[in-house]
Amino acid sequence: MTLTLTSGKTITVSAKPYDYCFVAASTALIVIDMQRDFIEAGGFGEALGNDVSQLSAAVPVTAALLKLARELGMTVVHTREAHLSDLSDCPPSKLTRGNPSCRIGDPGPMGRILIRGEPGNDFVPALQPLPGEIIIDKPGKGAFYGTPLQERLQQLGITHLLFAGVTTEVCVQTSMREANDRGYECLLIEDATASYFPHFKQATLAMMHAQGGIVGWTASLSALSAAINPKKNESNNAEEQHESPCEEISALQLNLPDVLVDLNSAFEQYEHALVQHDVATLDQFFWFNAQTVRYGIAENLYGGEAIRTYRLACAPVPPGRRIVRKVSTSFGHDFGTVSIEFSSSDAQNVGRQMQTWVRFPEGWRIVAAHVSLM
Ligand code: C5J
Repeated sequence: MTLTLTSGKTITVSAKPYDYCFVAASTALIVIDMQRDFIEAGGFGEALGNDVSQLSAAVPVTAALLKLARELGMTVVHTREAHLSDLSDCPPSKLTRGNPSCRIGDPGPMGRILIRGEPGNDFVPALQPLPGEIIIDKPGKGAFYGTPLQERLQQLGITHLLFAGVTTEVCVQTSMREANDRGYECLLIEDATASYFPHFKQATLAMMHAQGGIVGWTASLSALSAAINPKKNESNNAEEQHESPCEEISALQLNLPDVLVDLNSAFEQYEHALVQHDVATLDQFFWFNAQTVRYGIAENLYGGEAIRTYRLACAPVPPGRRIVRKVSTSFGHDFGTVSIEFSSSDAQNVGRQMQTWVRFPEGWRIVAAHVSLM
């Protein structure tokens, strides 16, 4: 059963260091490396001398977490630490580190160690992905390094991530830190993650939520479950039924997935036209109205007419324009902002651009924009 009705409602989880709020529609569950290579005997984990039985308790908890996420209709991502069979994506440092009994790429009881497509590289049977769920093969410890994960999450308008998987202090911690630096709000489910070294797991949980949640939040699966299916409050005392501050955010209809897809598509068409110096398309995307404002690098333009006149005379953007970072945010069905950092091939033009978009009957239009160089 998919609880689609709850996918736009804010869920408030009792977490460390304080309550964690998320909306299922803009949240993904990231299950890190629940692979036979780490969890079962004969894989990479054991080749490094570890006691793989330490990880087994996290498997049923992660299965329960997956079930909850699927019922909520959340995006689900499964990562695998996996290398190409020719090892061209495996740096020599990783290959030789630790002087293991069996190296990455060597034959083992479950096929070649940590190699894509080998039986040992697969997910454990209890945590197999369902059709439509995202699978990310990653060459490193972090889920973002050398993978399309960031693009996939951005396309889906994901802002919040729930983490599970192994091992807590290696791939889970690295991935959550990578996500935190990219602006995601991250919650690690404490009993859905495990380490070969229990004290490393505890230390990792503590350092994640220390300093006001410097990397993110942690909570147990039961806390998450209670937040999703809250028991009816026995008291009917209205004074006790105060709203969570997060309820106000859900009322804004933040980042509805369909809206974000449309907004990003309009932005991409505009960006394509900018690189092609397609002036007619650029003009079309600016709201032709006296209220429209565009602050350029060296000019302040008020009104559609001024923007159009400027555009006719302006030079194309420098070659090699590349978007380094992008944040799209929508509110409701017809309003959004897209902010980017960009660079060019000569590295002279590193800058930022913010656009405010409104959906009119004729389509998405920019009603205010600001560009500046660093
Ligand atoms: C390790 C991982 N520990 N998935 N990988 O090498 O944590």
